[in-house]
Amino acid sequence: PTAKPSPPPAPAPANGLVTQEELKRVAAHRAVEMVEPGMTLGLGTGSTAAHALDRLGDLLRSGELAAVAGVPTSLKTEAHAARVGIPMLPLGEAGGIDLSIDGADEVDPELNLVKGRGGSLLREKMIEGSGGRFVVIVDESKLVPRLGCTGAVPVEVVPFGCDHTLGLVRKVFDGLPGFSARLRTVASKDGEGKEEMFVTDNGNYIVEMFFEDGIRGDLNEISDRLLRITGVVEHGMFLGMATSVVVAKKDGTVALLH
Ligand code: ABF
Repeated sequence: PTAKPSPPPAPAPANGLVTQEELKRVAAHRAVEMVEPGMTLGLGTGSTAAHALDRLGDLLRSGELAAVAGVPTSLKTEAHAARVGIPMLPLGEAGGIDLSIDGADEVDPELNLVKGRGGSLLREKMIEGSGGRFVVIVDESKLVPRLGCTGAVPVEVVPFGCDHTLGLVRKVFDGLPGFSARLRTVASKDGEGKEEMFVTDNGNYIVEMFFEDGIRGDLNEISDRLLRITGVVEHGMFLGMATSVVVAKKDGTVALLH
């Protein structure tokens, strides 16, 4: 097959503003340019990473890319990778991961991340922390001055004693003004308006922590205190893990932050 030219930039909409979805696509395609034949990839979760999966599928189908395999960070990503034809491997096979590509909910100036509002933080952190480069793909709306500025910081907890664990998480931030935490629930499927616990791919629950104007303090110390709580599995602060961050900006430029 002839090499497929890289996709033309999407035409700017009538109002001249590039949509957030288009920015996500631009960031994702820029990261996929870093993929080399034969790589084992960490395949991220979320709408930005979905564009990377689609691009990888296109390149594999056109013959421009060969012999890559992916380790999916969620059941959703596993289904998407299968749909677009990306061969997959279980974590721990084939000599480890060369490059992970994933989105994020927030990126602070030190490239610390909040991830996991999609519920996949544990597998993401296992895969993206397993070695190899970790390239984060975001549109500029994800850039924050401090973590916790735009929404929940998730913590995966075991279902047993989850209210007790919630109490211990709250204790870490005892009395911090503007702090709150709750167990994540979703509308129950029976459509009767009832709520039920959100359950992760690993059968665990999620505690959502909220900070009025972001987390102030030593993130590593806070991380250690959270991880010392028996019942906490992992949290969604990815500290010092990103190798680089691809930021697609509304002005059409793409920044590569290291
Ligand atoms: C995954 O995708 C998660 O860690 C994060 O919650 C989410 C970001 O999704 P999107 O790219 O759709 O904003 O990376």
